[in-house]
Amino acid sequence: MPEVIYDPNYPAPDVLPESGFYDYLFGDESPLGKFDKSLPAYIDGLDGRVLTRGGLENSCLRLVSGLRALGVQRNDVACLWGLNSLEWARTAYGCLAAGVTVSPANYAYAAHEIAHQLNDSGAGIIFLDPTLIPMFDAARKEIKRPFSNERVILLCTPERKPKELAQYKAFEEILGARAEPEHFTGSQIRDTAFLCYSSGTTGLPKGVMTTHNNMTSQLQALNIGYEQLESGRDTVLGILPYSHIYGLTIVFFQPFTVGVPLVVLPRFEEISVLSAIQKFKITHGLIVPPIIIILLNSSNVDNYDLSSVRTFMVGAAPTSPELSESFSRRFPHITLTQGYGMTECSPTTHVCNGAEVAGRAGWIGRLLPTFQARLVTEDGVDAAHGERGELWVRGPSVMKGYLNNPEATEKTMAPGGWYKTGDVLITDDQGWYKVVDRVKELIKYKGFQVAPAELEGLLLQHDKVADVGVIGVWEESQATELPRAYIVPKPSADLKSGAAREAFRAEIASWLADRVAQHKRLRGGVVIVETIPKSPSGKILRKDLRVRAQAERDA
Ligand code: 4UV
Repeated sequence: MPEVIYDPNYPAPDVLPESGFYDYLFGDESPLGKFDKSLPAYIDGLDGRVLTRGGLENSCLRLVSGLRALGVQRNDVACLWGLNSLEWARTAYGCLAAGVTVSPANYAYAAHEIAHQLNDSGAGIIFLDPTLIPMFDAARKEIKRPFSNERVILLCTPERKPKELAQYKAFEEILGARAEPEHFTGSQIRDTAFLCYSSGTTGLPKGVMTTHNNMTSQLQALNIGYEQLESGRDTVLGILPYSHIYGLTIVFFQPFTVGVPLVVLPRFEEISVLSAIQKFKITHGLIVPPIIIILLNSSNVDNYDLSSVRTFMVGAAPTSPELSESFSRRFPHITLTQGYGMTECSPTTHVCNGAEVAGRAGWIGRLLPTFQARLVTEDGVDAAHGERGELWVRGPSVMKGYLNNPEATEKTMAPGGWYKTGDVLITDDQGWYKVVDRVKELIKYKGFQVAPAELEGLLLQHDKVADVGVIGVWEESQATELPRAYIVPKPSADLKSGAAREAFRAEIASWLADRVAQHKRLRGGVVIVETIPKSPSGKILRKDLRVRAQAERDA
C-alpha cells in the first residue's frame, strides 16, 4: 500500500538555518536583525514595564557570564519554574545564549512532580518564583542532586525579593558583564534546546528533547503557514503558561520572530485579561477552549473595549463547532482560528488562517509547511479522504526523542521517521483536517496534560486501594475533560453503608489532591467498582471504562 503524503501546497521556508536557536533570534546573520532594537519585545501586563529587543539581548549576554560564574556550562540543564513574567522571559533567552538547555516546569506542580522533573532532566540549577520556595523545600528530600543556595535563583526583581529569602539571589543579582553567546553549528543544531515534559501517547511524563533545529524550523514554518502577525500593527496577549509547549513556541517566541510585542500576564484572571486587552490594544490572542466559555458567560465583557482584537487562536484541546459558532455570534469582530499540535512536534502541525475559517468551525486547519502527514487506519493502511485514521507526521520539528527513554521513543515512532500522534483525524480533498477521536491515554484538563498512568501509580499507594483505572470524562459546561478514577477498594476498606462509600470517595479525592498539581485533581469523581477491565496482558481497557462512563451519563 503506498503511503499517502498530503502536500500542503505551501512554499518551503527559504533556508532552515544551520544555526542554534539563539543565533536565529539575535545572530548577525539572522533575518530577525531587521527589527529595531528599541521595539518592545515583552511588556509586563500588570505594571507596564517594557523589555525592548535590545534590552533583552543585553540581559541575555549578561546572564551568560552570570551562569559561567556559577559554573554552569553549555548543554547543562536549567529548570525554569514559575508563572509568566519578564524575569522568566529573560532567563529563558539568557540560558539559550549560554547554550544551556531550558526545562520549563508547571507552576502548579506539587513536590514529587517537580522532584521528578529535576531528577529526570538532570537539572543543575533552578530559577523559580519566590512563592515556590516552600514547595521546593518540600521536594528536596526526593531530589537526587542537592542544590546549593547559589544555584537556586529567584524570578523576581531585587526590590521584590522577600526578606526571609535573603540566602538566595534574585535574577538581576546574578547578572555579570556582557559575554559572548554560544554558537551551535553543524550537527550541534541537534543539541537539546528545551526539555518540556509530556506523557506522549502512554505512561508517565517524559522529557521531550526539542532541538535548536526543531525550534527554528517550527517558527519559520509558522511564519509562513500562519500569517496573522505584522510588526507595527499587532500586539499579542500572553496568558497561556510559557512552561507548556503551546505557550512556549506560539505565544512566547513566535511574536518575537515577527517583531510583535507580547503582553505578559501571569495567569488567566478575567478582569486583568480584559483590562490588558483594552489598555494595550491587543489584536491577537491565543487561548484554550475553557476560556471561550468564560468569555461567553462573563458579565464583565461589556465593560471593556475589546474592539482592537482581530483574531483568537484556540487549541490544546477540542473546540466543538457549536462552541466556535457561539463565540462568533457573541464576538462577531473576532475571528476564531484553530491550531493543533503536541509537545513532540514543537508543537504546531496544523493551523487555520483567519481568512480561511468561514464554514470551517470545528476544523483544525491545514498542515504546516515542512511537515508531511499520513492518516493510518486500524488496519494499518492509509485512510481515504473522509475516512478516520491515526495521524502520523514527520518533518524537521519532530523531537529528537524522549530523554533517558529510548524504549518510549521507539514505541511512538514508525519506520520512516513518522511520529504516531495517538489522535484520530479525518481530512478532505481541500487538505483540511478535523480531530475526531483520541486513542492515546492522555487526558486534557483545560489544555493541561493529565497522564492516567501517573494518577493510577499514585492511587495504588493508598492503603485502601486494590486496583484503579483513570479516564477523562467530558464536561460540556466547562469545555474540558475531567479526570475520573474507577477504584476497586481493598476488602479492609469496609464500604457497606452508603455513608462509608461517600466518605471513601471524598477521602481518595482529597488524598490525591494533596499530592498533585491542581489540574490533575479528580474533578470527574471517584467511582467504586468491583473490577477494572483489563486485556489478557494486564493492560487497562480504558475504552471499556469510557463506555461505562457514557452509560452512567445516559442513565
Ligand atoms: O503535548 P500537548 O500538551 O500539546 C498541546 C499543544 C497545543 C497546541 C499546539 C499548536 C497550536 O497551534 C495550538 O493552537 C495548540 O496541547 O498535547 C497534545 C495533544 O493535545 C490535543 C491532542 O490530543 C494532542 O495530541 N490537542 C491539541 N490541540 C488540539 C487537540 C486541538 N486543536 N483539537 C483537539 N485536540
